[in-house]
Amino acid sequence: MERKSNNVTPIAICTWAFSNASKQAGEALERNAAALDAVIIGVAVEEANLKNTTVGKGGTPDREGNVTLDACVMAPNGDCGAVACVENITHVAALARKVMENTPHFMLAGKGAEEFAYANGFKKENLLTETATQQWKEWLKTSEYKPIINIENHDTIGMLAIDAQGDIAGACSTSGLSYKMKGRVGDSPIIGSGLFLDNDVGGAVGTGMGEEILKTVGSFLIVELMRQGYSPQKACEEAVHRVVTKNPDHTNFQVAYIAMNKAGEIGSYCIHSGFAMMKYQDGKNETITSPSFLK
Ligand code: SD4
Repeated sequence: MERKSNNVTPIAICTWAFSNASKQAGEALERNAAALDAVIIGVAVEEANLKNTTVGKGGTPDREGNVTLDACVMAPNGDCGAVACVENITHVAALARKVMENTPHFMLAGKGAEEFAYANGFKKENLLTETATQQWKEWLKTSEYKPIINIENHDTIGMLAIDAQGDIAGACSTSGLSYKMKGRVGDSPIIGSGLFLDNDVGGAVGTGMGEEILKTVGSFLIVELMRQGYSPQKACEEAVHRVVTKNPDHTNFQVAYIAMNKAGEIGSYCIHSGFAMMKYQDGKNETITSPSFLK
């Protein structure tokens, strides 16, 4: 499929080996979907995946047993929307898009976001599965709070797409850190941290310890570095180095980024090995292992 503005065919990339997500988004792009539609389609795959304990329905709850979700989206024209700490709604990236399109605001949180969802036709669902309940009850026995690096080899889904028109959009969706404090919100719904893009330059998404991504405004940093001429790979490396040099405790948490520029070049980097990304282009869906700061 030819891309109109230059010679890059449509691409969908996402965090972790969420192969079905990248495939669904990539195939949508091949059917000429707009980049924003494609990333919502891709992210929705993991939001509905009960086996994924870090995104959407089936996500791990906070320490009081509530599953609370965070998400944001960003459109090629720079518009963005977000929801934070939302309960009972599975497809929070689509909800973030509704906030962007149907309200004068950027973000809705908690009950307000949930009520807005029902008003816009989203259905109420119990997000806490039996498996997640059992695991939470197990956790309660010690209540030891220690975020797990590369939790079960998946985490937040962050996705970027370039469509046939050459436009870039992105989405990010998560249940956040397992057994977080009630009300805790991470980087994933924050534009500039969990996700940022500039349609003239490229985009980036982050996953891992949200507090560290927020402190260094990681996705914005990567896009600005690409604007200055860094490759997506070098920009991701610089953003991880920024975290590592600011925090000597980095051996105890993961931060990972993926990025894509306007020319369709991609990159990824993380603190701890074990992170991977997906790339779908020209009918090929591949898992790419990310280089890491710690070997
Ligand atoms: C967060 N970066 O909420 C996200 C996702 C995450 O385990 O860490 N999930 O901090």
